[in-house]
Amino acid sequence: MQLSDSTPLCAEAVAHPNIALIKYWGKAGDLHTNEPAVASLSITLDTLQTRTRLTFDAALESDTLILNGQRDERRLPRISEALDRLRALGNTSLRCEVETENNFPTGAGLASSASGFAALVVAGNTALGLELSLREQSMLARAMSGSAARSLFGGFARIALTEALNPPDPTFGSAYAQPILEASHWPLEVCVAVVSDREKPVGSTEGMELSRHTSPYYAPWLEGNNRDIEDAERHVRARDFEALAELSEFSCLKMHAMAMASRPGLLYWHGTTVTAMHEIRAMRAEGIPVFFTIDAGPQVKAICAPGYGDQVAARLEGLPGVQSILRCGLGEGARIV
Ligand code: 2P0
Repeated sequence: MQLSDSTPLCAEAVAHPNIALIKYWGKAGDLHTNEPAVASLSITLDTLQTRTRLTFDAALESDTLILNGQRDERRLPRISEALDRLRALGNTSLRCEVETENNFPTGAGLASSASGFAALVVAGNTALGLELSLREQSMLARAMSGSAARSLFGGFARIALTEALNPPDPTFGSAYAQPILEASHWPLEVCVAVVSDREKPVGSTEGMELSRHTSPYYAPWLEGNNRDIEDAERHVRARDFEALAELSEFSCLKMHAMAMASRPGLLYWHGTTVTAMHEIRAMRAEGIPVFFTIDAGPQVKAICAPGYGDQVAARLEGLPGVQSILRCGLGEGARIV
């Protein structure tokens, strides 16, 4: 692919974070290919979003990153590496200005890397005129950040390893996400109890590698994954809330138990995280259809059946230590704006 006079060189995209109900934690192979060792299934959110504008320009001497209006040198190397993947496909060495805004805390276990890299790929695809298929964009996003592959799609999406390319594509690798069902199939509501907006102490990539190499529970974690993913997809298709609640909490707790048993142990929870988990279980025992899930950070995501968000938000808001509640429904995939 060569750039032409009609290549826009500039594009803006929006993408939303996603929350995995069957969790991804662990890599297969080397870090450069970033292939997941487990399949995962997620919901894409609506109100939280990353908006990213890319401008490739011959006048730039180096890449620049402006995150929420401030130049960000710390995150720049990882962004430049992602831009290199786009530049290789566009056969160009043009440097790029990346202006990106998150309307939620960055790097705090709210999947900002999922929405961030999904938006970067979609904007880059248009800016450099790459004409990649959605599957190729998903694979490219996966190489940048595993969970970003899923944010290409709205509603319910999954990365199924049984469908990964074998042998791997020399450019894109193996694993990609696919949409399962649209948001309208089952418009679940999500209340995110924000416990801390500080950045997590150990990033996901580092944490996953630590678990892979040191956790005694890593092998059983991998073993149970196929069954979890098949069961979860069945429960989603059947809109079986109770079964999905039990299975998602199982996947979340299993991931954290395995991560906690790494050396040194990964402890993403705060006291308030546990308080919120108990409150969610108490609500479910009272008949309110809600379950929890937690990622690589202390925030608690309460997933509610349609119509129950207000009630759940009010209960979580009143807990000591909960800073705020972010309300979301299920949203669309990444797109040019
Ligand atoms: C997930 N997480 O499935 C899991 C659950 C966190 C806990 O995907 O190393 O930031 O960039 O591929 O995508 C976070 O992982 O990791 C994540 P990298 P990413 O949502």
